[in-house]
Amino acid sequence: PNAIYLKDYQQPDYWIEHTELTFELSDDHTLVTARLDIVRNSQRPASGCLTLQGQELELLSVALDGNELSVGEYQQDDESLTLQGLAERHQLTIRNRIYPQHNTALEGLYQSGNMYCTQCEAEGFRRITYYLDRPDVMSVFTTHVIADGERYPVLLSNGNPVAEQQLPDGRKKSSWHDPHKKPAYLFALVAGDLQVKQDTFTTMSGRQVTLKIFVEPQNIDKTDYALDALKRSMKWDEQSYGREYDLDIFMIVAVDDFNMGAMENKGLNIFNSSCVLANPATATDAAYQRIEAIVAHEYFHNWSGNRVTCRDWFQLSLKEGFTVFRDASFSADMNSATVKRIEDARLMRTVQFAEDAGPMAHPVQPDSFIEISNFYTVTIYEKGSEVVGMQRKILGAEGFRNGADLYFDRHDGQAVTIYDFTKAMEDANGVDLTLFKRWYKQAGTPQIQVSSDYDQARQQLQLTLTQRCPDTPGQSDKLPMWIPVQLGLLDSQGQDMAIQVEPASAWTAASQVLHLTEAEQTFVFHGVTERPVISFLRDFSAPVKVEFEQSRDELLFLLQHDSDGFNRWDAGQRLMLGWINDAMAGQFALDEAAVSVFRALLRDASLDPAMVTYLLSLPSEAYIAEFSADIDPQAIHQARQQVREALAAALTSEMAATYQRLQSDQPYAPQPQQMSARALKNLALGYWASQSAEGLQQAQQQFAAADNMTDQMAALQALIHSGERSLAQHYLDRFYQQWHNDVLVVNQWLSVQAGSAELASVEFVESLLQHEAFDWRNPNKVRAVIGAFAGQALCHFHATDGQGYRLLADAVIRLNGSNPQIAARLLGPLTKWKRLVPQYGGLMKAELQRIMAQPDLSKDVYEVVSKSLV
Ligand code: BAL
Ligand code: ZN
Repeated sequence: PNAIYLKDYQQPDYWIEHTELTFELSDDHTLVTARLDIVRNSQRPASGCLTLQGQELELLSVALDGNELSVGEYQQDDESLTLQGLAERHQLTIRNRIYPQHNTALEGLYQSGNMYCTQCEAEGFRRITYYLDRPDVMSVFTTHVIADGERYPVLLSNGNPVAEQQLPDGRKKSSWHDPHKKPAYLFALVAGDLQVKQDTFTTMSGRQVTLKIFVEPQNIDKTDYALDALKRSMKWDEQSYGREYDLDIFMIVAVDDFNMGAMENKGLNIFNSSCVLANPATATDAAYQRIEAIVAHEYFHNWSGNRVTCRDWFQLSLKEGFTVFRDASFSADMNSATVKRIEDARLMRTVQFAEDAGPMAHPVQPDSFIEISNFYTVTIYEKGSEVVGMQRKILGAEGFRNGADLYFDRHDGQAVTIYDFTKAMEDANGVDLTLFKRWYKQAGTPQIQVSSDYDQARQQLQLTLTQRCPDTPGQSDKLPMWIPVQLGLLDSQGQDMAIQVEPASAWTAASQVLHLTEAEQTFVFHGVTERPVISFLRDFSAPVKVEFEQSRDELLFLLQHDSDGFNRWDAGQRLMLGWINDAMAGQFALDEAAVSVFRALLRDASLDPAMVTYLLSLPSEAYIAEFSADIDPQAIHQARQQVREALAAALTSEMAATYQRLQSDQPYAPQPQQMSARALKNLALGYWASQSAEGLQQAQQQFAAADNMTDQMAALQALIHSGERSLAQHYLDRFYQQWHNDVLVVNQWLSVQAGSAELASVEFVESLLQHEAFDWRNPNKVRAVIGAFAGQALCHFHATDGQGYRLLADAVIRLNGSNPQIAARLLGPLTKWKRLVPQYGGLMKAELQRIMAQPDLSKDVYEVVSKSLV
């Protein structure tokens, strides 16, 4: 397979002004008729040549301005259809057949259960008909969907409904028109026997929009929360960005078989059912929060992605990074901003930093790819969001909003680049972001080294910062980045000191931000009346690693006193990482000073319980691994267990008391304050149940009495983690009996087992793969078992005999033919082989080589494996 390069980008020779599609759905096949009004692109030489992309299509006919062409008048191969000698304008009509019922890749038009649905991003539309399947070709779409009216009473597409007809042969025809021009990746179609929950939203200019969520009948009681989250998102985007919705109707459809979380098709979002359906009995608080974030994310795409879209797929982060930033700000406003920041930083540090340090490392704006599906990554999404967030830190809230307004107004209806975004930020604020733009082009995680020198006599603190960014595939000798470093200085009472710094130009007083722009810079703080404790990189103000020696006393002090919630948490994590390192060196002892601070945190009822939950949570094994030079997964697991055990033993009575204090008889609501209290209550239960029979008893009681999935699942997890194997099995069986008819709950049941250190031996995971509840065709189930095993049950995945790696490689080989996107995505854990101590790395590499030797590797799998073996 060949790579595609950003430097080769050229506009197409023709545009498609209008696209009229007719779908005739039948059990045997689907007939697609595409009528395309094409017009020559005046910016390009008059080649008269048009090459349309198409894959797995059965071409029936091609007509130009109503005249059917004979076979010799066009060229066709496996991936394209070419016409030559074209004039300025034509109407091109193409008829082709497709087979959605055999589509297991879940790209293009496919069947999920009893319904039809589509997934066209990034390049799925070419599996529907021949087309200029590229995001810079934006067209006005009219769509007709024809199907058996009894089995498929609901027929949907983008835009507004314009006609509905009963055909004489018993079929039904629905027509839709989307007045906003869009690229093909935003096209969608749904057909099914679906029920609908609906509501309305009145926009800021007073227009009434109909909101509809379509689901399979058994799920109609799981739509309220998403509908509410949608209305809150619509309101928030008006208030925060001045962006109003632009069609008469906004629809969401839930489907069970879906590669992604959800898709922002214009006016017709299609969601993985796990990211939209919830009721208290079946969805955890975490699921509710995920639903809120994803509903918002897809809705926000209506402006950041649909109205203003990407010129080419190298610009993917233009819409994804910005939209993740927007949904993160929304979630921060709806819940706790500090907790949201902690969650985002954890994801960056565990998953994105790992990607940036591995063979698939790529810049936020990549230079090349083989298969674009492999670039829907944490780098494009989350690092892309961090890069937008840093611009907000640099420009301030108002300057950033002005830049966003200019961007949307200037580029509405256009397909643009990442640099059009930064240009709008520059123009709206009169700043030069040339240096900053290196964040888009340089891969890898910058590392900042901090050294400080305090001079009591002069009341001066000198802070010297150096930055360097490691080499990544294809990139070495990186240039310094513009890194906004937010910081504070704490006095001995734990209060923030006033700051005067030189060079003053590098300091933004209101936001406490230093601007590090060179390889090494020294900042001098004046009027520092006592030796301060430095709170560095507050709010995780840049996605960087920090090397800064601070004593355990200083960390404990920050954990107690820092006014920046993020850094309170970070100090605690650094402290715990220190303990875990001590444990790995056989030198761990829990000191009483730390225990008393943790006790005090648990007793402090003035703190947000969700925040306390994070302060008391040990870093995950994946997080610890990212802070290790050579990763030894078994040593990490043992050391973390030892620290957890010691902490649980020291805090048992506080945990029991905290649990009792947070018991509530209020009816369940997925509401921030309640969620926060439940999080801490259930953390306490986990620690308590691991230490005492009483705690274990309480977990069983909670399991039986719970009226909501958050409490029931937390109790089940506490029972699993207690290590009482037969007790855990008893409750796992009960759980399955209770929920075997609910697909989404069963997936949680699979995942909690496959991801657990206590249960998930290779043999056990193999038994889950044989279970009646498992199905290789469903991506959610594959993620629930294989994904959870390789991503969370690290002590089993890294079994010393290599059987965990073998299990994963077998899954990849199996899925390579049926669903290449999912196959490639599962590979992630194996790609890290060079970071592990050789005993593991060698076995991982051998599995990658075994995959590489398979015949008929998909582009998706080939790209990840071949890059990993370089
Ligand atoms: N555009 C793919 C799904 C999402 O990021 O919203
Ligand atoms: Zn997105």
